[in-house]
Amino acid sequence: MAKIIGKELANIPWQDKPQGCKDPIWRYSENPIIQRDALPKSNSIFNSAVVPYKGGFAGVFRVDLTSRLQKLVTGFSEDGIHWQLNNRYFYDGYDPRLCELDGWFYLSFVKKNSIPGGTVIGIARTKDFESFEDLEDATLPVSRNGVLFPRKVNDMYMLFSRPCDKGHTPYGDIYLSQSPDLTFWGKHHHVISPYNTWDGTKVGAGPTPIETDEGWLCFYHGVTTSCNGFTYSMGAFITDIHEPWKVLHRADGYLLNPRTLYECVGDVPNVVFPCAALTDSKTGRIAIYYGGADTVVALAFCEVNEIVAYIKENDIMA
Ligand code: BMA
Repeated sequence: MAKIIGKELANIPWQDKPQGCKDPIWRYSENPIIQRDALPKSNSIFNSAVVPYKGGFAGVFRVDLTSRLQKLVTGFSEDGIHWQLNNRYFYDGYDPRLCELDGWFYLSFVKKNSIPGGTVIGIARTKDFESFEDLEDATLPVSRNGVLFPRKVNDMYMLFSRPCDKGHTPYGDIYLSQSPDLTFWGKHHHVISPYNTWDGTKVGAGPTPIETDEGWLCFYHGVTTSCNGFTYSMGAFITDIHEPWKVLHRADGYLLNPRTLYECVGDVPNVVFPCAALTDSKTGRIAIYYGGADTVVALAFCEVNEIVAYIKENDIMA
């Protein structure tokens, strides 16, 4: 029985697996949980991050405005499903991830700043989701999908990232970098590359890795290229706890791919893009937040023992 190593979260958003569903991950029946026009000038609200906060939940949300500028906003929720978003844009950037670490909430995101070379991974931290303290950028340009680990490993902070180009990159591998102080990053390691057709174009890290007694459970997005463009799906791998760049198991196929209307139709069709996961160590429940078609926020569920068993039974590393 695989177990989550972490805090209990009695009020994790949850819905039991529908009868007859054979998949290890299932969608929330009321998806999408955030519609594209939830804010006055939002064109779309999607790839977003949430964490438990003060008995409820807080989040940082990607909002593309009607001007199509890409911004981040904060939001709060009592149940993790119904959200009040602030109509105040505090960062230029996109695809945020959140991680509770050392008594802070750390935000990592794709920072669109004036660096001529392109985007970098920005890092900021907050205790109250009101004021954010900027840290040094974690990468050189061009990089996306920066994801911090929720604790130090071997006394080092760990960060996944995905070097890429300035455009709609037609390649991409996940790398891990280490830092003693969240300022100087080094000791870089390759983690995974594209492999099967479903993730054969590029891959990028997803939610904050989940610590389990079988290793770090990592959901990621994988991209395939068809005659109709890119299709983004979600897969998973498990790494060694002490050397998280060493992949122990990796599922051969996707775990969630664009099938519903809100995943197949939107500003960018056929996109499932996971950026956050809540976990309850007591029950093993996992709630995954993902963007649908670059337009809305959706929710899916799985259970740690079942998902770890599934990855091991369908393992390209075996
Ligand atoms: C990636 C990122 C994501 C987006 C995806 C699909 O390159 O920009 O924000 O969801 O493309 O358009």
